[in-house]
Amino acid sequence: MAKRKGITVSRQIMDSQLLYPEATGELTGLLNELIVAGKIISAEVNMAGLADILGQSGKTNIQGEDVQKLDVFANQTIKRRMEQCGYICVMASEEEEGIIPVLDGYEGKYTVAFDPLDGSSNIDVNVSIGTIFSVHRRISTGKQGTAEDLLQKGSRQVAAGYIIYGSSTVMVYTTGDGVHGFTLDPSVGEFFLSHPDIKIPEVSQYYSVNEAYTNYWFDATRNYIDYVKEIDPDSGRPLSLRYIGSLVADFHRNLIKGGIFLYARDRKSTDKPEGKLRLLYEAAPLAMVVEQAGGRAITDDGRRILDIEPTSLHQRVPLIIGSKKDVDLAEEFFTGDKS
Ligand code: P6P
Repeated sequence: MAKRKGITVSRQIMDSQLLYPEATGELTGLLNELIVAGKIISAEVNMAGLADILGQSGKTNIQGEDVQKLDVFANQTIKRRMEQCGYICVMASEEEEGIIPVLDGYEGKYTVAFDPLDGSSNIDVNVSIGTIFSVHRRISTGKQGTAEDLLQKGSRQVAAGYIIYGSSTVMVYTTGDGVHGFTLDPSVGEFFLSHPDIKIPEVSQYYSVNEAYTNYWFDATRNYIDYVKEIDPDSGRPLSLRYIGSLVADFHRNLIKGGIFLYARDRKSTDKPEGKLRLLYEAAPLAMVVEQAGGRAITDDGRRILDIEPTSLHQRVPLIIGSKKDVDLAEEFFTGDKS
């Protein structure tokens, strides 16, 4: 069959839907609403840079409108589209404490948990940031959705992905049939297939960890990081350190080029005993993407991220995620088989 060119993300999603005769098109509709939100946020993220350059007060833009903080803007943008799309019954956002209802009469059969703008502390230095999303099928039977619909383990996700706002805007998602990446052509406002059927390299050249915390690491983390830094050309060591401080950017680089990202528990975060990253809208969606791309995602005590039963919307979880062979090796250090 001839290789098609210029496949848009909406066409790819529709083609995936056609694989399921029983599909109603609601998931397709939901993903398309998230795509529209991503386009709007992408435009604003770029304008934000412009506002800074023009020395705007940061309070009003050139149209005299209130300039919201970008993460607030991203949150509002996604909420507004989701609450009236008719495809979801409830949502959760990194920006809001409780569950977020949809408009009365617009309840659908899915749920969305999202980090509207992960890494937003980096936006004013033009470092890549991103939106992360996780979709589940509702399990409650009432009108409005409940927390129960959101607190499902990651292996039950029906879709997951992210939109990274960087040198270009790229959307990466999976619905369980592999991982596909699309690049936004802002001149036409379309995402075009740029990374078909992404597979994360089995062995990596990069490790991503915040070495500022070295003095607070437990032995397993220290032993593993010391190991990957030892010189051993036969095993491709030392790995190179790449740490952007923006999870979506570090994850995306590792997904494309191979790599392992670690944010394990440490002695520093007494207020965050489970580490810093969130399960529902950071670790679980990225874990679905990485497993669909042939990689792994575990905690620092060897649990599979996708098997964890969430107990609260914003619960944190230690995260070790990336190339399979690297996570396999890290697992040996973290579960005591190797030191
Ligand atoms: P640290 C950004 O604030 C974030 O939530 C993730 O995007 C990123 O991976 C992590 O925190 C960085 O945390 O402690 O290394 O600054």
